[in-house]
Amino acid sequence: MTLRDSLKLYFVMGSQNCERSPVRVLEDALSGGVTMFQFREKGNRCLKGQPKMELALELQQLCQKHSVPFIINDDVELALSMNADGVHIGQEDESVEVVRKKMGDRLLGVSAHNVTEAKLAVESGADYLGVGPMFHTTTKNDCRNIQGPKVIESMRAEGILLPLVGIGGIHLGNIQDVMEAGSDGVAVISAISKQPDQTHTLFQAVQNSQLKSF
Ligand code: 3NM
Repeated sequence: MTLRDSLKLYFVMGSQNCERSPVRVLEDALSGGVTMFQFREKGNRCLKGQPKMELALELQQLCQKHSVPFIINDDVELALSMNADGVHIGQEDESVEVVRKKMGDRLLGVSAHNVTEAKLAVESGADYLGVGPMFHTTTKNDCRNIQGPKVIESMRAEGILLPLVGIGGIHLGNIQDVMEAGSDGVAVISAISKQPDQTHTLFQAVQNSQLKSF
C-alpha cells in the first residue's frame, strides 16, 4: 500500500479519547477499515510512563495484525524504542530536520496550518502533512483558528505535492469537502473513538469522494 492509500482513513486516538477500553475501540476501528493509526496520548487524563508504554505496545500489536502503520504522536524516543512505523510532530515540537535524522527511513508526519508551514515542513523532510483544523473541534483544547478545506486547496495551488491529510472536526457530513479540496484522506479522533461501528461508513465516504490524485 502506498502512503497516500494509508492516509485515507487515519485514526488518531489515546486513552483520554475513549469511553471504553482503547484496545476494544481500536480493534473495532481496524475491523471497520482504518488505514493508519496514531497513538496520541495527550491532554487531561492521559497516561504517562510505563502504563503509556504498555498501552502503546498493545495497540501496536493490533495494528501489526491488520498490517496498518502504527504512528506515535510527538514521543520520538518511545517511537524508536518500540520500533514504531513513524512519528507525527507539531509545530511546537523538535525541529523537523532533527526528528528526520533520528527517525531515519521511518514515517514522519508534520502538522501544518498554512502554506508557509507546509512548504517548510516539505523542505525539512516530512513524508506527509496533517492539515487543520478543517472545522470546529472540541477534542483538542489548544487548537488554532479554523482553516477550512480551502487551506488544502491553497497548498495544492502552491505546488505542494506531498501526501496531505485534513484533520479537525471531520465527520461523515463534511468528508467530501475535505477530499475535494485535494486531501489524500481524513484524520479523525471523535468520529471513530465515539462511534467505532461507524468506521466502515466513513471509509466508504472517503472512497466515494476521492476525485483527484496528486
Ligand atoms: N489536531 P476530532 S485538530 C489532534 O488542527 C488534532 O492540527 C488538529 O479531533 C489540528 O477529529 C485535532 O475529534 C483534533 O475533531 C481532531
